[in-house]
Amino acid sequence: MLQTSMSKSSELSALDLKHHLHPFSDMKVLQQHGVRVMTRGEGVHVFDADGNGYLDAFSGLWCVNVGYGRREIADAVYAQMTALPFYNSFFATTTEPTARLAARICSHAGPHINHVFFTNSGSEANDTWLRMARVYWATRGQPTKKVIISRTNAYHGSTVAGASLGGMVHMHEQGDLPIPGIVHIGQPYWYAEGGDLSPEAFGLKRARELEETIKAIGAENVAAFVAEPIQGTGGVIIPPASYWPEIQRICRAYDILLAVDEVICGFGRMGAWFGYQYYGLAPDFCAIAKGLSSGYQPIAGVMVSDRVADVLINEAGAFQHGFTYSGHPVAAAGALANLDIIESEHLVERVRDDIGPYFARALESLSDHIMVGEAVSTGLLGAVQLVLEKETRKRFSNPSDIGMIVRNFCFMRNLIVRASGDRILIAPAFTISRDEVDQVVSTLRVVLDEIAAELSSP
Ligand code: PXG
Repeated sequence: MLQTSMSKSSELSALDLKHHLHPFSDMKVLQQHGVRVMTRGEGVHVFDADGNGYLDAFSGLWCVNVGYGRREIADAVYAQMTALPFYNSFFATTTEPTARLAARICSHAGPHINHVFFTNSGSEANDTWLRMARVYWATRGQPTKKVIISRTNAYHGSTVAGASLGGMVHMHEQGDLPIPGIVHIGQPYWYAEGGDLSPEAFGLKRARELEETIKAIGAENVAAFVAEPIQGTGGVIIPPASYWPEIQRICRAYDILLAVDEVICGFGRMGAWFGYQYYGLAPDFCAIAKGLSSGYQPIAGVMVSDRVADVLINEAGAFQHGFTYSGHPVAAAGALANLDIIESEHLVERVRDDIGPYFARALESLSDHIMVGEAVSTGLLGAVQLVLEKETRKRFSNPSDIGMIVRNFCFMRNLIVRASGDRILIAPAFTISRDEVDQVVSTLRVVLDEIAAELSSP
């Protein structure tokens, strides 16, 4: 029989390619190269069906923050599934894990945030606050305040609203995006766009684009500004220190709601529970996903400030929005068990005080490399900027190619990182050991040496 003569991995790969359309993938290219079948994970390592092991320095997809193989989460999910696999939150009902999870999230949010709306994905979280923001202003008698200001090279998901809020050109090119009512300003990416300005001056300049845009549109027409505290998919763009305080000032001055998208930054990745706490901001909405369950269950949501929640609860009537699985009890049970681990193992503090600073020093050591323009991080969110000419910050003519080459070389050495253009992104689990950090950095150095040697050979 054909199947017995094939290995399990090639059987699964063939089956997959025959029937599975992959997200963000050129299926024609996948048909040529095949897919790798992942089967198992333990700590920061994943293993494929052929028995190869990889150090996953990207936490699955920026999400497996407590590491793979956490039996406590599996047990909590199993227990909830056997007790009550599903019940809805629509018709004056809730479930124990859903109620407890909402309260637990708020216990870490700070005094001005006391409510959570649950969704299944980060994209849905962004759709949700967009509607809430417009309902808020309409209820307050300012129905023209509808426009959302976002940024180029931002990532806010893949739904029609999420992709429109995002600033990814290749996403906008498909399907007539962005939808009307969404406007993009420049990003605070000093290395690529700062020119001769100092990082601080550039940070202020980019923040003031928000003010100029609000003035041009009219504050009476602007509902909210949205941004990731640190852009993730766009390249782990760490804004200059001048940026966020100025953004907060402008939002207050013009009475614009501030939405932070913490899908990657939230739940400890920056060494604070939330990125807005790291930067000292008081957002009105905070989109959460990935780290909420460390990816063990699909669950996400929007944290809502008291200012907005009071209007939604007391004046707006029913919010005509929700998903079958909003606050799914099994997913909520998984998220609670994940938060138990983060709290009991003091993982946020570990990222802030111990492994984060260690990672920063290790990564920064790469900055002497001829191909490295900067190697920067906050907490366990890091990026290595590849560069053609260090002194002038001159970049490779086709940034995505060089990024992909580095990524693929790392993969061949059993290290998983992500490339975004010419930036190599690293976001390991909070449990990564110092030895494993050293391994990530030394593998990267070997790979960069290899590529540099090839590039300089005639
Ligand atoms: N906001 C941010 C900041 C994200 O990073 C989303 C929203 C959307 O979440 P969902 O759960 O709808 O995917 C994300 C997701 C990548 C990559 O390759 C990143 C994400 C998703 C897919 C791929 O970097 N981030």
